[in-house]
Amino acid sequence: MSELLADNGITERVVPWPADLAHAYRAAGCWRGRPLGASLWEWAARRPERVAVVDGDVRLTYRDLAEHADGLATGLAASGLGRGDTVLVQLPNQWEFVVVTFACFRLGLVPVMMLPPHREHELASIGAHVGAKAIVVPDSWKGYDHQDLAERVAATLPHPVRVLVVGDEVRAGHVDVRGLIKQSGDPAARRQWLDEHAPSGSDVAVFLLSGGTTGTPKVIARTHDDYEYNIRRCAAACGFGPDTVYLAVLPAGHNFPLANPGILGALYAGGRAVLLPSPRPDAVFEAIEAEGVTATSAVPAVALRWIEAAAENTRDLGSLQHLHVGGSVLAPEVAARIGPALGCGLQQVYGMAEGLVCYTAPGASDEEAHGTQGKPISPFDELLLVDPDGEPVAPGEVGELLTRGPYTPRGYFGVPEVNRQSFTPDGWFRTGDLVRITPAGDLVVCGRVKDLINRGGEKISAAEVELLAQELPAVAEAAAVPMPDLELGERVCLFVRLHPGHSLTLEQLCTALTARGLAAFKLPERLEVLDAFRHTAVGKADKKVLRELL
Ligand code: OOB
Repeated sequence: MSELLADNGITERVVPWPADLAHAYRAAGCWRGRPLGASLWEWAARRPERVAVVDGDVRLTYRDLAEHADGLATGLAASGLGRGDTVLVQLPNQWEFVVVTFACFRLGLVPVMMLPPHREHELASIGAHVGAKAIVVPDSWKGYDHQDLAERVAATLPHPVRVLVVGDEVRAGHVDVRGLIKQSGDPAARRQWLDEHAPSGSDVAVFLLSGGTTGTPKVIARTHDDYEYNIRRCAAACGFGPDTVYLAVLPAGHNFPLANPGILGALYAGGRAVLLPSPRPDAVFEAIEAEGVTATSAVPAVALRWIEAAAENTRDLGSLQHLHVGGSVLAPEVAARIGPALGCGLQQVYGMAEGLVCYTAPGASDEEAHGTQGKPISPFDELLLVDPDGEPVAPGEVGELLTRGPYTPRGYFGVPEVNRQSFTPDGWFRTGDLVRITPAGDLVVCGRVKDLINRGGEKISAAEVELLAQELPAVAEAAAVPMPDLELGERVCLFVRLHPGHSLTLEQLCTALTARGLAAFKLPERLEVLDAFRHTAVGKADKKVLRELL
């Protein structure tokens, strides 16, 4: 087996916490100095025969999960992948997602959590940014050939990239992930070898993607220490325990279903994670009944679909204790319908891949649960609300939320120039969210100052869409603006100014953006052609005027 390099150079592109704070977080017991792969074996030692992961007919016990992860990790190591190498992971919600994630944790490989709808644009730009050595994809998904996509992406990267495939139709030259998971050999010897070569708690465990406001999504490096703390505190905030059965229906690579408390929180607590690849109400209700699901999470648009479908529901949803709703604004009227329709409690979640997570308490009053986004999960979370000049606002006033803490990293990965804007010199992360804090200490999200579109919880960077649109020969200038929408909250409207003599329809625009590899959920759903744009003092399109036009 090849000797592993120290970290393949990623550490120098990660912004660390200041040494004195890191020391304080360790001393306070936030950071435990253990990699998440070792945690899995700890959990497995406590309850080896209990079911940990359910996907359709597949039921993995804690021991199965740990041994599968070790099998895959050693297979990946034998193929030359090692600590600090990065792997684009693009899998739907299926059991192999969990095994791949833990195999990476065991070996110190860093999974980059892509989403199934991502295409060449996202995979190639992020793959180049992190120097990805491998791509994990399903053979095909929703009729789309992901092996082909992975090959096209690999061809754009300057170094060799292994294509790892989950599925029955693994093409020649690609690696069969299930084959590696089930390889023979002595599990105890594998375990010992991996223990000896384990990453440390301060190493990067996972790369999450930021909702982002830049041309390509930003990458957030979460360490084993900080992510484990995040999982532990979220599990506590949601009362997760050994009886928890968590249903993951949102895309598992998103921080919310992955770790807030999500799949990893359920496993941390000794419970069970049930994976379902779609939030369709009938499938969700069936899974709740069949598996005795106690908690699940949804973005408001999905929660609304479930509420509306509940009238026709014949399944027994009695096991469901709590629904976690977050990712975008939940209207209080919708919040009030959740209990009566689904027979469960509501916990609102305000969180971000960059760190900070807030919950309303499981037993909160209606006023709090329906009208606020709750309190931070850690007493070490620092919050500061500032006005546009960066000055603190008076108590109770609305301001932009800045935050720091033991699981909120101090910068994005490898982009010092972006970091100078997204973080203050003393390390506060500018969330771009406008927030007020109630006298009881609960956050209420009131709006945002960042330039993105929140389409039912999916964040779309305005700049990303604009830059691609401006590559089209017809387009002289483009501005993407959120268009209010009853179902999804917001959709993308693109305003354009065309070059003289050109025309452009919405269909032509979408065809061209799709050809450039943009994920379908980012496509504009309305196009407005203007003769001229109003500009701000710094020469940018004045989006306030455009939003008013809508
Ligand atoms: C979650 O994470 P991201 O990284 O996709 O997006 C973060 C942004 C926040 O900055 C905020 O603008 C918005 O999503 N957001 C909310 C919200 N929760 C998130 N806006 C209003 N109300 C809420 N409850 O979306 C995420 C990560 C972990 C847990 C939950 C959500």
